[in-house]
Amino acid sequence: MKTVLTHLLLFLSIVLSAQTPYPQITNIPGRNATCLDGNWKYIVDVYNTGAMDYRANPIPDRSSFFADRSFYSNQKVLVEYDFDYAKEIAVPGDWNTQRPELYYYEGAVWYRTKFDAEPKQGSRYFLYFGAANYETVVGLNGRRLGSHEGGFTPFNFEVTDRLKEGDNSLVVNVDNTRRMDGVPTVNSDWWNYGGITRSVYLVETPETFIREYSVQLKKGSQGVIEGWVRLDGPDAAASVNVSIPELKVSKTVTADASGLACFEIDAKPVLWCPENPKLYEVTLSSGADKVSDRIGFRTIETRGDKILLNGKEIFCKGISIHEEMIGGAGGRANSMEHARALLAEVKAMNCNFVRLAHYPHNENMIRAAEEMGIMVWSEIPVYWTISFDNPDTYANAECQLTDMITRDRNRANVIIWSVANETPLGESRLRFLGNLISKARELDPTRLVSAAMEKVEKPGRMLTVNDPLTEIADLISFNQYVGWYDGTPEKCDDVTWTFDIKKPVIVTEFGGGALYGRHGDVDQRFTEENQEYLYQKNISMLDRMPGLAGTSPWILKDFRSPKRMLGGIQDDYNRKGLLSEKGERKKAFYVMQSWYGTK
Ligand code: GCB
Repeated sequence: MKTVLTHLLLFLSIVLSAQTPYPQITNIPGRNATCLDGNWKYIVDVYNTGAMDYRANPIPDRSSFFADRSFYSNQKVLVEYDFDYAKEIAVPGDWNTQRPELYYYEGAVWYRTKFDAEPKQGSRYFLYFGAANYETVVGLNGRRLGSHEGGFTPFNFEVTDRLKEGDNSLVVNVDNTRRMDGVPTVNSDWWNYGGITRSVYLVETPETFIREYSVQLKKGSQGVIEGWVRLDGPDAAASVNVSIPELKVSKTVTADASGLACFEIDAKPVLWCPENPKLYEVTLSSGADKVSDRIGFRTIETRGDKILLNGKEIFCKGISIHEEMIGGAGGRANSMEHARALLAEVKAMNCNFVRLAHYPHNENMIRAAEEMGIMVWSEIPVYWTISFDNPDTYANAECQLTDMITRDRNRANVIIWSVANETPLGESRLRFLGNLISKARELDPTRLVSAAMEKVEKPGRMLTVNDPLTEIADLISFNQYVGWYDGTPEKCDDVTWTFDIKKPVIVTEFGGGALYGRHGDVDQRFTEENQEYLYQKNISMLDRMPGLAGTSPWILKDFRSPKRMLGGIQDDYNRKGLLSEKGERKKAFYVMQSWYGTK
C-alpha cells in the first residue's frame, strides 16, 4: 500500500512540476544568459490539429488537454518534421503585425527554434520567456516542460536535465484565444496581440544561485538601505555579499536554511528623483554566483492628500501608454529602442510620470523610464468585467500581480502598483480587489497601491468617487470622460468635484478622440480642434479639483483596438492619442505640454 501511495505521489509531483513554471528568476540582464531571439519557424494551427490524436477521447476542455503530458510526444512527428518546411517569424514579436493573414488571428501557433548548448557539470539552466500571450506550452527536445497562463509577465522552466550537448529543439505553442475566466477577460479595448512578444533566454546559474532580491531604502528612512536575497539550490544556507562601491558599502550576511538572507546597511545615497535619476551599481554575490544591477534609492508615501517623493510633495505629471511601438508596423513594443522612442515623447510633454496601462509592460520600458527620471504606475489586466466570483481567475490575477512585483521591485521609478481598471462595483469584486491589495502590500510594503476607479454624479452637478475601494487603496484614482462620453466639453465648467476622504487624487484617464490632420470647429468630434478644446476645458476643471496630485490622460498614442470601427476615422484605432500611430503630434499634445510646463 505504502509503495503504491509513494508512486502515486511521485507521479503527481512529476505531473505538477511539469505544469507550473519554476519560481521567477529576476534581473536577466545582470546574469549569464544567452538570448534566443531571432527568426523562429512557425505553424498556424487554426483547428488545433496538434491535438487531433485526441479525437477518439473527447477533450472536456483545453486545459485538461494541455495537462496531458503525452500529447507532446505524440505530436513529435508533426512538430519536428513539419517545422523543417515552415516559414519563419521574428521572436520577440506579435504575429498580427508580422503577417497580413494573421492580423485578426486568435488561436494557436506553434513555434520552433534550434540552438546549440554546451551544458556544464555543476551548472543549472533555465528557459526564460519575457512574455507570451496568452497561454503558452513549452517543450524541449521532444518533452513537455509545462505551461503558463497570462500574456504580460515573465516565466521560466528549469531545463538542467533536458538540455543536450550540441543541437537542441525548443517547441512552443502559444494560444491567444480570449477566455471568459481569463485575466483579462474576453472584452477589452486593446488589440489581443498573440505570440512570443518578449525576449527568450537560456539562463545559466551555478547549482546554488541568487534567484531574487530586494535592495531599497528602509521605509521611512533616508539613511538605511535594507533588503533580502533569496538563494536557491542545495547549499542555500550560504553567505551573501552585498556591495555598492560608490557608497563604499560592503556587507556579508548568512542565509537561513530556506535560503533567505536579510540585511540592513547604514548609507546616505543621493536619492533618485525625476530631476536626478541617480542609479548605483550594486553587486550581490554568493559562492559561485554574482549578479549586478543598477539601483536607485528613494522614498514614496502619502500624507493627507499629498504624494511625497523623498519627503517632498510631488505632482505626477503623467500620461497613459499602451505597449505599442511608435511607427513601424505598430505592434507590441519590446526593445529598448521602442521604449526610448515612446519615452522621448513623454519627456517632450514635460511629464515626470507614466501610467503603463493596462498590464505589466516589458522590462526595457521600466528600465528606460528609470534612467530618464520617469515615475511609473504599473498595472495588472484586471479590467472591466473579469470573473470576480471565480477562484481560478483570482489565483491567475494574484499570480500576475506577484510576477509583476517580483520582476520590478528593485526599480526606484515604480511608485504605484495598480490592481485593476474600471471594475463594476459589487461584493465579490471588492473582496477580489481587496485581497489583491493586501497581497501587494504583503509582497511590497514600500510602494503605494491603488486601482483606476470610476466617478459618479451626485445631484447638483457634483462629481465624486463613491467606491469602497478608496478606503483601502492609498489613492483616490479614477478615470473620467467629462466632455467626451459625458456631455460636451463645456460641462467641465459646470461641475464641482468633492471627495469624502482626504487622500491624494490622481485622474488616471481623461480625454477624447481626434484623427491627426482632421480639422474643423471646436464642436466637431474627432477633429484636432475639438480634442484641443476638450483638453483646455478639462484642465481648467482639474485646476479646481480638491486634492489633485497627478493626472495621466488617455493616451500618448493612437492604439489598435477592434472595438473602434468608425470607417475613415478609427479604422481599428482608438483615436484618443495625443500622437498619431506614426508619432505625429496633435494639437492637444501642446495643451498638456504647456500645462505640465507650469506645474
Ligand atoms: C477607459 C478604459 C480604456 C479605454 C478608454 C476609452 O475608460 O480604461 O481602456 O480605452 O476608456 O477610450 O474609452
